[in-house]
Amino acid sequence: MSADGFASPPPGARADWTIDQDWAGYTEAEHRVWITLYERQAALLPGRACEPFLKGLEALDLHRTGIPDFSRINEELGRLTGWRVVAVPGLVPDEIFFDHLANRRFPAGRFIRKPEQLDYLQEPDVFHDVFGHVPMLTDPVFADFMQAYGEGGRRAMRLGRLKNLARLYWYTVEFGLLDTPQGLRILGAGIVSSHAESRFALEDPSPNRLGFELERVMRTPYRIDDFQQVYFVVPSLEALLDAKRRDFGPIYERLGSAWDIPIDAILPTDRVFTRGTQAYAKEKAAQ
Ligand code: HBI
Ligand code: FE
Repeated sequence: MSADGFASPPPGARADWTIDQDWAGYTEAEHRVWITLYERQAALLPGRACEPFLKGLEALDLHRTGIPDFSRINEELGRLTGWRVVAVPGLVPDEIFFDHLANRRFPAGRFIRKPEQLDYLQEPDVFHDVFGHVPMLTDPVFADFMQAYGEGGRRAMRLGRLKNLARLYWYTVEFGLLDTPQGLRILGAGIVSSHAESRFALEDPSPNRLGFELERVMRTPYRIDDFQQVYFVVPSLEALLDAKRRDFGPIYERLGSAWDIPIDAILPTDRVFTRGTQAYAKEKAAQ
């Protein structure tokens, strides 16, 4: 921490916590980890991931030949929506994260997980950040939503409601589902970058799947250590952007005195897509 209370960037990072990707510095083994992960997901996602994601993946050519070079991604991404990917060492402080998003920069981890951690890791690596998040940034509506989220971040921090805003991000950008005429599809980067959760989120009978409603979501805690117990279904990307365009002031006011909703609860006001058995969570709790 520096004197003004903000964490300082690690040695070698700039004041905004960015670093050079140093693409030439990746080893063959690191590229192979990307290829393994990419091929596993590419085989799984048609018919599971939402169309804007699959379209973005295609447009950016996040190839099977190794970790992509951010400068190459940025040419196409910049042309499509004006977003850019910048490299960071790992998690960055909230205010830095929001500032990047508000300026249409997506901070992505430079490092890639080890071959023995293909399925679980704590900090977002380049596969989660670039494969999981960046394809959606090619969609103009989603691109605007992400910028609006960044713009709202400082206000939420000032009002002491970051916890609530972070739940919106978690249950949409990371773990959201999208309703489509063909059925439910994956929207969130946390799902789409996970081999096991890509199937669990859509197909397992355990979790609840409930209609997205802004205040409801902001009152629902989440788990960071395992599959979600509840997924929220966004009716459309436009609806998501509309939700973010509402004035959060009165909403934060109400949330200040509202109870958190238990993670596995279904309310009479919920639109229920799936009433989950919660078998997975119960089994885990019994272990
Ligand atoms: N930093 N690199 C990185 N990636 C994130 O997703 C991230 C972050 N810092 C803060 C943060 N997310 C969240 O706390 C906010 O969305 C609330
Ligand atoms: Fe993420």
